[in-house]
Amino acid sequence: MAGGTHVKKLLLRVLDGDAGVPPPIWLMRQAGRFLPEYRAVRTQAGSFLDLCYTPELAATVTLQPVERFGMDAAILFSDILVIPDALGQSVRFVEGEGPVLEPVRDVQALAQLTTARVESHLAPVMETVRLVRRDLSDDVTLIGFAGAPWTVATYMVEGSSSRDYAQVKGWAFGDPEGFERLVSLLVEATTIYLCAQIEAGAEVVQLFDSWASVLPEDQFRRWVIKPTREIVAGVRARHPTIPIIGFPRGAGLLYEAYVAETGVNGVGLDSQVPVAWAAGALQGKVAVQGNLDPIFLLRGGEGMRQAARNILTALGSGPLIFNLGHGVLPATPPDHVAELIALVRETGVRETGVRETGARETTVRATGAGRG
Ligand code: 1CP
Repeated sequence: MAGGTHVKKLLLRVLDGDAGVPPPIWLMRQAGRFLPEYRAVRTQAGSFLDLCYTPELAATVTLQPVERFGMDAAILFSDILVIPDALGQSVRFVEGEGPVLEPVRDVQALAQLTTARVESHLAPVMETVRLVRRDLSDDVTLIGFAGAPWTVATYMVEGSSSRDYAQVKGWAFGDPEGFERLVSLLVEATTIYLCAQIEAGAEVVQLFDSWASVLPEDQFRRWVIKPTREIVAGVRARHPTIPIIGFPRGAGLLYEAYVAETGVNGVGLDSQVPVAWAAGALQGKVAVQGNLDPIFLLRGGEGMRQAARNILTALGSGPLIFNLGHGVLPATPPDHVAELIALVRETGVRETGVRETGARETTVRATGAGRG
C-alpha cells in the first residue's frame, strides 16, 4: 500500500482499489429539485443555464447536499448540455419540458460548431470548481463531470430528450463517417473541458453515458467504448493520475468490454446490474459505483434498507462507492437520504466491532484496480 494512504481521501483510496470500510457514498443528482434549498437558489438564478454559469450560485448548490447530509463527495453543479452550448449550438431548458436544442442532423450542420471557444465559454464553470474546492472540507472529494459523446450527441441530434432515438441512431448507423465527425468534435471538446475542470480543482471526473443502453453491440463499441477510451487517454496524457469513473447506463453484458477497453478506474452500475455478477466480473478490475434503484430511496423504509444491505453484502468487501443506479428523483424525501447515508456508514461497524475513527481509516487492499 502506498505511503500516505491514511491521509488520502476515502473515495480516492477506493478508486485506487482499496475496500473502504464503510464505503464512501454520494448520489447522482444529489443537488437538485428534491432539496428545498436548491429550489430557492434556482428561482433566484432565473434560467437553468444561468444557474450553471453563475459561479457563486452553482457553488452554493454544489455544496448544499454535502452540508445537509455529509456525503463523501460533492459533484460539480452543471449539466452535460453545456458542451453543445459551448460548441455554438442553441440550447435552452424549457420549464416542465426539459432541454430544447436546434438539432444538428448532418455534416453540413457541423460547420456552425467549433471547439475554439469551449474553454472561454465554460470559464464560469471552472470558477465554480475553484469556489467549491476552497470551501469543501478536507475529507470530501470534488467530482467533475461531462456527458459522454454518445449521450450528448443524442440531445444534439434529436433536439430534446427522446423516446426512440430514431434520428441519432439513423445518422450513426446510416452515415457512420459523417456521424464520426460529430463524435470526434465531442471527444475533443470533452477532453478540453475535463482537463480544465481538473486544473481548476476537480479530483475525480465522471463521464455520464446515460443512453448507452440503446445501441447494439457493434454500435456500442464504436460510439460508447471508442470515444470513451479516447477521452480517458487524452485526459491521462495531461493528468496521468486522475481517477476517471465511467457510467455506461444500461450496458448490460457490454459492461465487461467497457471496463476492459476504456481504461476507467471506476464504473457506475445501473440498478439492473446483478451485484453478484459485478463482484466477480468487474470489481476485480475496477472500483464499482452504485446501484440502488432510485425508487427504493424515494419510498424509504424497510424496502430501501434491505436493498441497500444487499448491495453492501455483495460488493462491500471490494472497492465500492455506494450510489444510486441513476439520479435522485425530484419527489424523494430528504429524510430518506439521511437514513441511507447513516445505514451505509454503519457498514463494517457491527460485523467487525471497529468503531468510526478506526473504521474510516481501515482499508483492505482488495484488488489490483486503479492505474493512477
Ligand atoms: O430546473 C432544473 O432544476 C432542471 C433539472 C436539472 C438539474 C438539477 C437538469 C436539467 N440538470 C441538472 C443538473 C445536473 N445534470 C447535474 C448536477 C450535479 C448533480 O448530479 O447533482 C448532473 C451531473 C447532470 C447530468 C445530466 N444532465 C445527465 C446525465 C445524468 C442522468 O441523469 O442521466 C443528463 C442526461 C442531463 C440532461 C438533462 N439535464 C436536465 C434535464 C431535464 C435533462 C434531460 C434528462 C432526460 O432526457 O431525461
